[in-house]
Amino acid sequence: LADNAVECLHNEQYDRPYNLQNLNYRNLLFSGGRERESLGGEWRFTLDLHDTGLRQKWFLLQQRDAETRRDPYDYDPFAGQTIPVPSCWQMIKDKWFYFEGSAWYTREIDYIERDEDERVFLRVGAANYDCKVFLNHRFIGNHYGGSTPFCAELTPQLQPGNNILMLCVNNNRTTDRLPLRNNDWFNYGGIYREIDLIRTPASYIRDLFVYLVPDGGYNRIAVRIAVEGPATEVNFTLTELGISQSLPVVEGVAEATFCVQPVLWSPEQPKLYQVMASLGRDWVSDRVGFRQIEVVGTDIRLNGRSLYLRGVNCHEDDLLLGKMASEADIRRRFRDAKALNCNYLRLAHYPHHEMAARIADEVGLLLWEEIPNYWAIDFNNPATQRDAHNQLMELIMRDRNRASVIIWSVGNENADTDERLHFMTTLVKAARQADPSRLISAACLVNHAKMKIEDRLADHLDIIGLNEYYGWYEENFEDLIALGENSSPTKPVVITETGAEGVLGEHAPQSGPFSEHYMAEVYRKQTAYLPKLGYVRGFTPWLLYDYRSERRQNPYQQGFNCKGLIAADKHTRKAAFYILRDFYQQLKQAES
Ligand code: GCB
Repeated sequence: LADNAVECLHNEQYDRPYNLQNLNYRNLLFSGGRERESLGGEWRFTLDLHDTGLRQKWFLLQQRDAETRRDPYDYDPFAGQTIPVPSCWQMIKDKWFYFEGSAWYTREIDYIERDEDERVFLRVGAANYDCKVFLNHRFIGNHYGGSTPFCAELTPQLQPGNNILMLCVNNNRTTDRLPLRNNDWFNYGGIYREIDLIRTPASYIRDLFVYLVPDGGYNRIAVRIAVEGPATEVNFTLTELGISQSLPVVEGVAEATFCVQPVLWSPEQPKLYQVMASLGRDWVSDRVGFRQIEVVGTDIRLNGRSLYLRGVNCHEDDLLLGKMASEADIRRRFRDAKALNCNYLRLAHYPHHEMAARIADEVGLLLWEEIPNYWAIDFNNPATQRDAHNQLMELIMRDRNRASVIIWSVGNENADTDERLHFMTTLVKAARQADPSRLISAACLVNHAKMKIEDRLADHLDIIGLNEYYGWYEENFEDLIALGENSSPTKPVVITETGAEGVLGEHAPQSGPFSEHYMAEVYRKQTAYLPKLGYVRGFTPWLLYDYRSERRQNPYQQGFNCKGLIAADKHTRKAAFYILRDFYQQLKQAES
């Protein structure tokens, strides 16, 4: 075992065993254009509610023949049931529906070396939340964060021929991490995004960041390439704009700016350019759009033009797939958003599948992306802070070449306390440092005591996100008018959430709260009043589809949050859908 593993495996605090996060944003490998060998398919699968596998060190076990073995064993991670990867275990067997705990995934890898100096990395698209990786009976590392990718280098432990890979995934909700124990979406578990092997030479490109310099000139492209291993030069090409250059590497990084005139990316014209970086035998590529997003007073501007964000919220949730996303599902979501006349979506409340931003780049939709810094997390805890920072960095590194992503959100509905202010401003600074080409926001709360849009964090943000539920949780809709009149923010406000439950079906009420009619009324009032507030420059009601949520258990909801404009079947539109669609149609017409 590696030294750090010994320390972790003998950790006596079994409530947080292996409390180590050595697989983090620092070793995330840029994967655009790289050949990936999929490890998807059936894996051996063993539930392990009591973390017996960690105590008994199952990763040290050798595969045994069930017919001949005589020992009184209770578990065998090499035998028995299998599970498809990727998937959420809840969706595979009814009896796993509410399972929260550890589960072991085991499979063999047949490794044939291609090049003598090659390095091999495991890339996991996402595993909810805590994932420990073991190869050939050795602990490789631990990643925390349920919605961002991570990489683990396997080279030193990999052997020609047969190898045993084991992943222990734990979906326990904890108090010291993101998200916290209590939230409003379903706690899916498992390796639910793609898992691959990636090979590189000894020296390789670790990261590639390409963006339009946000100086208002629209004619400078910045490139930053990070490399691993000894290298003095790296090549960058953007053929369509006539760039092909070798760049010097200083302390592992090559940086340059190029004066060019790109066609700017916008929802109306989502122009993408092919870029490529190479270092010896290693190369990566990407399709990148160039655009500028900025805030001027209370205005949001895309490529210098004033913009109203006509949006909608969505979760990753599906009746059959759970939190696992498919391309068809993402494309349907975007088609439904376009049917609403949206130019924008808020991907709440955690990083969605990386395909989402790629498809948004291609079809011309703007995105808000967020980390699960949700409600009252443990702001004073350094482990929580590290976790938030790491998830934010992993998200930014994954998606910062996506023109569609215009806003990084550092959180949702966190009460305005001193601890939270410190915690979140640290995240804001980190996001700005990692990426100068986007706006930073957070979904804030109304200051009910002062009936005002007021939050100390707003001083640090570019856009003030505001969740207000006037007409639903705040039953008196007129209070929204008082709030609007009493507030004069100097930055743009985007209504990040509002809405009401609207239940469909035989048992649905015909009137009053939870009826489709009541929900429509809330939309009617909200869309009639908000355009009167000049500083409100965007709107994302809660939300596109009804979705599973354990905390919604009244007789109408039965395990679902029913604030969707479309039912959980992703087909049946509610009356409010048409109200929002017509509202956005009017805004669109007024703009053109
Ligand atoms: C909120 C939360 C969101 C909930 C929503 C609701 O304010 O941000 O996660 O699902 O309200 O339906 O109550």
